Amino acid sequence: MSTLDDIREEVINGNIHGIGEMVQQALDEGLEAEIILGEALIPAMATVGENYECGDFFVPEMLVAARAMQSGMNVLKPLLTQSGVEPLGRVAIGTVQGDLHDVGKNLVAMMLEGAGFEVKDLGTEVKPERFVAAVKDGAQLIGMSALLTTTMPSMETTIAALNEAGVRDQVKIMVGGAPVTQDFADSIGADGYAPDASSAANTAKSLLGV
Ligand code: B1M
Repeated sequence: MSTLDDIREEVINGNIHGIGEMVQQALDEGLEAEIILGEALIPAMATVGENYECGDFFVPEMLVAARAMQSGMNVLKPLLTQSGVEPLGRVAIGTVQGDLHDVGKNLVAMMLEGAGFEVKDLGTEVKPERFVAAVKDGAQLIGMSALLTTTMPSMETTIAALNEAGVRDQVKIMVGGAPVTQDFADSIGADGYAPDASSAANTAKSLLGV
């Protein structure tokens, strides 16, 4: 088995303590951060989802797998992000109200930082008023993530709150997350949709014209 196979398997097993070292080992072997992310960490979470769907996994297994994934991402973060350059723009990102899935949102935040944006991470279960406050605080782009079909409507509620607060015109809105589609984004009046973390960085650039 290759190191990538080992990492995939141990994320699925929820090996929170070993993943950081394994990811470091893969880097030491010369594998690029993007390969470790795209060929081991992300596919592992897809398998975890399939295992949950077919009843082999339950919520605790999903939770430890997400933590293992996050500890792997922590090792990759310095390599995927850059510092010391003038930011391309100011982004505030969060998982919407009622939703605590944060692995994808964290990845998008990391990619945006890597592309040169200043990113304020509002965390999970972010209420509309916190997004409004972020815009008043200078965010030029709001990123909203939702992983549940039941929390997707929070994106629309947040856009309504931005309108009500009179700040909708000051900000671009990008949405994403597994159940979110371009059609949904259009239907709620978002400015952009990105299916994954790397395209999110490109979408953010084009929305802000940078
Ligand atoms: Co949950 N969960 N979960 N879960 N969970 C899903 C989402 C689910 C699809 C599993 C399944 O049934 N197959 C299902 C949703 C079904 C639906 O709504 N149709 C589900 C469910 C049902 C639930 C609970 C309701 C379970 C329960 O309690 N009975 C519960 C809800 C809790 C809540 O939020 N209120 C729940 C809980 C959890 C855990 C806490 C255990 C854990 C999350 C831990 C954490 O995030 N810290 C968890 C996990 C891990 C998952 C799965 C297995 C993995 C999610 C993940 O991390 N994916 C997930 C199944 C799956 O996705 N296959 C599942 C990896 C990540 C890199 O991908 O997040 O899609 P993703 O992000 C991608 C893109 O979507 C995109 O870029 C990312 C990178 O490419 N993207 C954006 C994401 N946000 C973006 C924003 C953008 C642009 C792109 O712009 C701003």
